[in-house]
Amino acid sequence: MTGDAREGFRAVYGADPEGVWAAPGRVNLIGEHTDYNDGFVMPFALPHTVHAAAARRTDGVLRLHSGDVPGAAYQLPLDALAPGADGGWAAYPAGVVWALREAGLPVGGADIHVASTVPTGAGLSSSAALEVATGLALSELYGLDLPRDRLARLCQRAENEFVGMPCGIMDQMASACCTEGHVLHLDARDLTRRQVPFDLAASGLRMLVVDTRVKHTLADGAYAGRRRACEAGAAALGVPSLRQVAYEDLDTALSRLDARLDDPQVRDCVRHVVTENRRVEEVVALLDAGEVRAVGPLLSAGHASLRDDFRVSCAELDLVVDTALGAGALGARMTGGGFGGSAVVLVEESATEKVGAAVTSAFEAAGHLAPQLFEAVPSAGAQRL
Ligand code: GAF
Repeated sequence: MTGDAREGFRAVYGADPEGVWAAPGRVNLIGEHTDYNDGFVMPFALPHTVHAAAARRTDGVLRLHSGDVPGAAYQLPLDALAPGADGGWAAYPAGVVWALREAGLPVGGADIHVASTVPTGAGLSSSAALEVATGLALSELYGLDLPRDRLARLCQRAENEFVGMPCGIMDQMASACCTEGHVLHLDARDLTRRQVPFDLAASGLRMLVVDTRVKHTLADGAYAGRRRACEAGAAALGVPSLRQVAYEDLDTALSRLDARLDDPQVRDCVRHVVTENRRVEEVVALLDAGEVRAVGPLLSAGHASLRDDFRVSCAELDLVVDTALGAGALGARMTGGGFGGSAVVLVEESATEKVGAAVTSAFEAAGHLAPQLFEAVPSAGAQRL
């Protein structure tokens, strides 16, 4: 892979890059649609990465090329970078350069070539990986020495304002801050975090990722709609964010919402967020106690809440979860934004093949595209190679 990005750079730009930086995709163990409600998330990095080979330029021009997209490099004068231009994939790295410069950081031109093994449109955070690889490359090349959480915030700003996708902070923080063998317990309100050891193999367990190959399009308005529903719920309850609603006060909050708003969608979204934050707390407590197997039912409960209350699942994701549980999985849930994409399945090592085969057969029987299955191993966050 490193070879690919380096060689790709040479082939496109006719010179060596100054370095190659890698940033991973992620799965989220639990804590879904909680980040933009100031809540808790628990992602871990995948071994799948975006590699960015990069070198500085002195003429104020940004050139961007991807190994996955045939054709010449984009050539963008830095002074002309502005939100809203339709650059396809290039909007993500261009947006990062824009965000760094908007923050007043001394970033000049660059040649960048990217190569990725993160599946796109699979809910595995390929966009954040692209942003963080670009951001880390520029941060190091221009001697900015950005702390990882600041880098993640700038990448999120690129996606929110330059690309126009109102995502939370989870994916950028996962790519920038995860460490091998750990799941990241992140408080999205102030970015305080803890690396929680997550060694499934030592417990005789495996985690499968099942990419349904239903392409999710988070930017299509549904994600933004859920976010607005959460904000409407918080406003009706008179709190700055749903993080302020304690699990113990949920029934009171729901009755208050019923009295103040005639909107069952808002009510159900609030219930999801409050119960999901609680599930994260419970999962952390179980992992700290070494009770990894006991996490399974909480994952499945999280899926039911995303399916029934938050309504961001789809038939294929539900089929993965139901089939995996029926075949003996300890727990299963969709992961990421939803509307397609991937599910995670916690299994006993000895049941891995049986559960995987059951999911594949169920997809075939239902006439769906064959899903892609792989094992999720908690891997390193962004780094220079
Ligand atoms: C997407 C977003 F980018 C994240 O910020 C998060 O909200 C997630 O959906 C849902 O948990 O990945």
